[in-house]
Amino acid sequence: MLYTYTIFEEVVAHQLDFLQGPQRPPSGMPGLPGRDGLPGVKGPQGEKGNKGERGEPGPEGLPASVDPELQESLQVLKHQITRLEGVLTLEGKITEVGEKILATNGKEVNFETTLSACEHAGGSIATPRNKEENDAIWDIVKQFNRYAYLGIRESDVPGEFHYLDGKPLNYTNWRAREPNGKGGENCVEMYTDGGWNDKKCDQYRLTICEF
Ligand code: MAN
Ligand code: CA
Repeated sequence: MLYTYTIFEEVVAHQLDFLQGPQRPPSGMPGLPGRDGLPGVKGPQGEKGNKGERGEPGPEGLPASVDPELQESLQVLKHQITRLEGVLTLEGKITEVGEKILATNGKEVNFETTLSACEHAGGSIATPRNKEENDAIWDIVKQFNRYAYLGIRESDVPGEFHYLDGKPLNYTNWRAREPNGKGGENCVEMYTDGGWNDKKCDQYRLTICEF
């Protein structure tokens, strides 16, 4: 059986050696080999082991639609959101129209910058899809007395305009003799009369986003 010294025994042994002085074997014969030295420094950490096996599935939960605790949390959350929307509407920060919320930051920028500003805020550029939505955007345009770009662009066919996803328009409110750009005016702005004009995309227009 191999007996390994503990560090403590090792240190005591070395101290004894020191007190006893050099061990000289009698009759000039070579002595026995000395004890092992002190242990070396700790090595570097080993590599990460393999991933363990997947655990057992947890206990089965209720479907969300019949989970009373979840339904209660949903009600509370919806109520809180309604309250916040009320405050924001009262303060003129947002306009609710159908399922949409409209908002402006009051800034005037070109079309591309409008797109990124709205996207950055988690929304998209205001896109009127019916008269009610057009009127709600128009209200903001009138309040700020500034034209605004809409989420509508000219397609590859000059004079044909689409939503930004490429789908054809199902509501329009062109002003008289618009669109007239014939491929040279690829964006659409809303005038302060609520009517639309095709316009170059590099103008500074009021940012209005929908959420
Ligand atoms: C300018 C531009 C056009 C617009 C006409 C209307 O030329 O804004 O886009 O159609 O005015 O007179
Ligand atoms: Ca035009």
